[in-house]
Amino acid sequence: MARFAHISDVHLGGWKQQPMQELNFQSFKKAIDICIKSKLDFVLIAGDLFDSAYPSIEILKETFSEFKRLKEANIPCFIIAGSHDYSVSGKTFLDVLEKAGFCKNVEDFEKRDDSLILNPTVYKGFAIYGYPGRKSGLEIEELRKIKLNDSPGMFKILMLHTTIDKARGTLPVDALEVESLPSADYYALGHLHIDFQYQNFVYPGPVFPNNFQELEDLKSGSFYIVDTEVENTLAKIELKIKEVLTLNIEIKNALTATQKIISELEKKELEDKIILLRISGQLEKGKTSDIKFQQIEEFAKKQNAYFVLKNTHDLKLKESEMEIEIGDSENIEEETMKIYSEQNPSEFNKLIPQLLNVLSLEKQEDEKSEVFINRLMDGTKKILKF
Ligand SMILES: [Mn+2]
Repeated sequence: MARFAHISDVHLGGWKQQPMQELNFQSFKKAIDICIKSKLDFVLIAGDLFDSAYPSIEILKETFSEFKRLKEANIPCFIIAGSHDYSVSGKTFLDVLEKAGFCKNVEDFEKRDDSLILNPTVYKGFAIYGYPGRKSGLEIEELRKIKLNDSPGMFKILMLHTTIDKARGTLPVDALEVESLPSADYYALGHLHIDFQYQNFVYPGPVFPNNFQELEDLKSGSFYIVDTEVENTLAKIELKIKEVLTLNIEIKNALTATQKIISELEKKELEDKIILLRISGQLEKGKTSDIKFQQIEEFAKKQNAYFVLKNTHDLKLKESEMEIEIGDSENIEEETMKIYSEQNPSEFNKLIPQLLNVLSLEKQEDEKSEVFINRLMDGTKKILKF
């Protein structure tokens, strides 16, 4: 039959630190290189190609040139939108890529009674079905109703951007029961940034780790090459771009911590590595801001480290000096909404995450105010069902 790549969660434009964003892109480039060199028959991208529905012009330019390379190698690319590149208004830059002839969005369904019937995109002997991801796992309820419009004799691929129960682990989120899904020969999944396989359900992992924790856990990005000629042979392809060095350092005295961390760094070879500093401990003296991270970074740079990332999540302050430590801003939002919803129960609360998301749209450079307002209003109306 054929060999194809299963890529997911590329998150182009995802890191706010430029050198890390650069690595994310290099990793994607490397994946495309491998697809071309391996002369694959086609490529699947199971959602979150972009980190946002409105990527920057810089990111778009680079992305288009990679898709152009695929096209020139005659390798078609089939995609679905993920939770990140999904937009409530229904318009995304994936449409632009598609219109330019660089990929085919395989999302194609019709509502019939209480079911969602998916129509296949047929390519050679393959029938490719897809349903996009949504924000906050909202796709799960819909996925419980999907059926496939039959394609006899073909190799069926179902592309989904969601959480399946078998892969959920201890995550406190809704998950799709794999038994409820129609039968397919391969499930090309995306959304969870893990390298996971259960029967023919596969999460290939992100093309590049997306945050501190993922760098620690995964070290590098990955994707899969599936060979349907040899009994569905799966090969995991690791995208090694830079070495990751993790240092776990326990601190009690913040006043001497800077020196302590630097002396730990002195013992290691830092050249061209991503350095992950995980600082933990119960502070007895000083506070987090007494640790001079800038000085630490300068030291690492002199040793030619590629980039330093720090995490002080497990650094606890003395009770008497408790101050609000602003960690992950996303968690703070979630936490606030949870507490608010508990105190003010209402059906409306379910809409808050979606509204927050749509109202955080940014006006694009040169975008006319009226166009921007319409974009904002369209999204809001859809959520409020006006
Ligand atoms: Mn993702």
